[in-house]
Amino acid sequence: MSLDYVKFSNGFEKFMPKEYRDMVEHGPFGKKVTVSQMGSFKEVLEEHPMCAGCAMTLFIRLAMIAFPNPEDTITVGTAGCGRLAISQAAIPFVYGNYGDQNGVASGLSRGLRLRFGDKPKDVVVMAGDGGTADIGFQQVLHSWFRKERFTTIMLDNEVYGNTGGQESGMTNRGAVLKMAPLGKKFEKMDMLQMAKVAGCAYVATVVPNNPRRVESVIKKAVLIAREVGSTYIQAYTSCNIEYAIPTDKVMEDAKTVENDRYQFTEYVSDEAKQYLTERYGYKEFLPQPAAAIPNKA
Ligand SMILES: Cc1ncc(C[n+]2csc(CCOP(=O)(O)OP(=O)(O)O)c2C)c(N)n1
Ligand code: SF4
Repeated sequence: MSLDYVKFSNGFEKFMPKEYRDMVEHGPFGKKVTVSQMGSFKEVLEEHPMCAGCAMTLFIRLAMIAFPNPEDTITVGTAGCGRLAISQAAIPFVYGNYGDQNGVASGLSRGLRLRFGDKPKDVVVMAGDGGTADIGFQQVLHSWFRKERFTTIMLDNEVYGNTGGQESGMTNRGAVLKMAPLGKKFEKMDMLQMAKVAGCAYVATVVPNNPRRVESVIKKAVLIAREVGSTYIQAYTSCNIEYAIPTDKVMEDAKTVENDRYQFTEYVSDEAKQYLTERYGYKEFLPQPAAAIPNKA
């Protein structure tokens, strides 16, 4: 996709549905929009069939606002709740078999580079914790070892939400779920460490109740994946149905979980730091001036 496609063909404007006209006129394509401006532009994702109050949907909306070039982005997903929303967005979406997403994204990202050369086409995988850490685990890990240049986002609700509450590798030890009534017997998988060992250039954790942080993390991950290598974001996106979180307490839960066991962490490789600084003007990785030593006279 490019901006050439996000406009009306001559003479067709009046025949296009209002939704499409609104997207061309008030959407984010070709503009720089931020999460602070939510409500003042048309988002690429507005309607979805997910449960009321689902934190995953808020996270997906924020992530899509943060894409540096939504008009040149393709999302890849798989079975699970998230694809119900991702597939409704005005961004092309590729749906693979359950767990295939990082294999599909590898081929897609390589194909796009051959076809479009230097013009960036960003590939972003968004899949559940089951799709990423269980069924798709082998493909995820190998895409990282191969340093495939796309972003993998785990929508970590710590359960198989879409199929009614089985435990996943990312469920916490001891958690009792509808279809894990005796409680999970093993620890939550440390996918962050695995991502680092496998050579990801950027690894971060986020929760959706801090929109600016979500925005910053997604932007960095997508930009780094353009040229440096694989990037991984693990987002806590609670399942209010399977964990019985009242709808009006979803953000409170996110805050508690963030403080308790999902603190913000960010790893940026030296190569990625240099790239973000030189190519995109990031200042946060520049050497900080030494703090002045207090005069003891
Ligand atoms: C090959 C295959 N096996 C099983 C399923 C059934 N299935 C659909 S979604 C899902 C679980 C999804 O859990 P997760 O990936 O954690 O995403 P969530 O729904 O929690 O967002 C399963 C087992 C399937 N669609 N395809
Ligand atoms: S089942 Fe859970 S993760 Fe799935 S849409 Fe509902 S609240 Fe969200």
